[in-house]
Amino acid sequence: MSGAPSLIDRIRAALQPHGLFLRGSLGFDAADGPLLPSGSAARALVLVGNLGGSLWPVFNRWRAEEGTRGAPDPLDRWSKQIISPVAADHGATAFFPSDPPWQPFQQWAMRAEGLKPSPLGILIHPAYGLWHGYRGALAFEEVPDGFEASETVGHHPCDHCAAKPCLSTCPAGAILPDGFQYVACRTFLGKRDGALCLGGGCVARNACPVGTEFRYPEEQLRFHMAALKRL
Ligand code: B12
Repeated sequence: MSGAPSLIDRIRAALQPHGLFLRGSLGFDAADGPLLPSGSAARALVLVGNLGGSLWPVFNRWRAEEGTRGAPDPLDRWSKQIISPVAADHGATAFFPSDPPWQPFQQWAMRAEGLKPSPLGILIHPAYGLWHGYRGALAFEEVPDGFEASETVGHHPCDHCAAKPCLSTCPAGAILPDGFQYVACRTFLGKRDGALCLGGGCVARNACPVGTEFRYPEEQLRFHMAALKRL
């Protein structure tokens, strides 16, 4: 049946010019969803994020035009500036990954997209590898028109990766079999040799053979490493 675009299609169209994509959708049973300002728990949610460097040109232009250089957390502020009005226009409540209390974005993504964590802790995507992220979520009190829980991907690339270069390349020794050692990483970034990661991006993340064509542009790699160092 043809006709007016669904709410979900309209949200998708509103985000796309900003290099943001609907990353998957999920429904919640009674009280499992995040709490909305109305006091009810959300019954449905769509995740919004970047695929490869999709947001970088738009965000970078905004940074230059707004003269925000130096002000803290520009990517978080940009994400809110784009996503909040889209949520308001479509009867949704926006949630953001860095806002406390932290919402379980990775658990949502695992359910919505069927992704699993890589040894780095970041979820790996079969096509985009480690080169994707979440910039927000739109949560609904009622399941919206045109809403379907998304299809999940079938396989986990790390299961088929014998070499696992992510585990052996970190110059800080911060990637251990039991997870990412944040303190070791940050300490290394503060030393002279840390320039390697600050200048070219996380060496372990760069070593992943999956989705290399979606690796973030150099400037974006440096932006994320500088943010990690500042935390
Ligand atoms: C706190 C945090 C960190 C802390 C982790 C401290 C710790 N040990 O928990 C620090 C500052 C170290 C960190 C680093 C990074 N992070 Co971080 N982080 C978060 C944040 C804000 C909260 C995590 C959390 O506790 N959530 C609350 C619980 C309830 O949610 P959950 O889904 O159930 O939690 C899962 C995570 O906690 C995960 N987890 C546990 N330990 C760690 C450690 C790391 C490094 C990661 C990535 C995940 C992770 O396991 C849980 C179960 O699945 C999330 C955003 C969010 N709201 O989830 C981003 C998030 C997990 N981070 C993300 C990213 C990309 C990074 C960095 C790569 C950023 C960078 N600048 O380079 C680095 C990782 C560096 C590396 N080499 O791997 C992304 C992951 C996207 C993806 N593809 O999966 C998220 C989702 C933010 C986003 N905007 O997309 N992060």
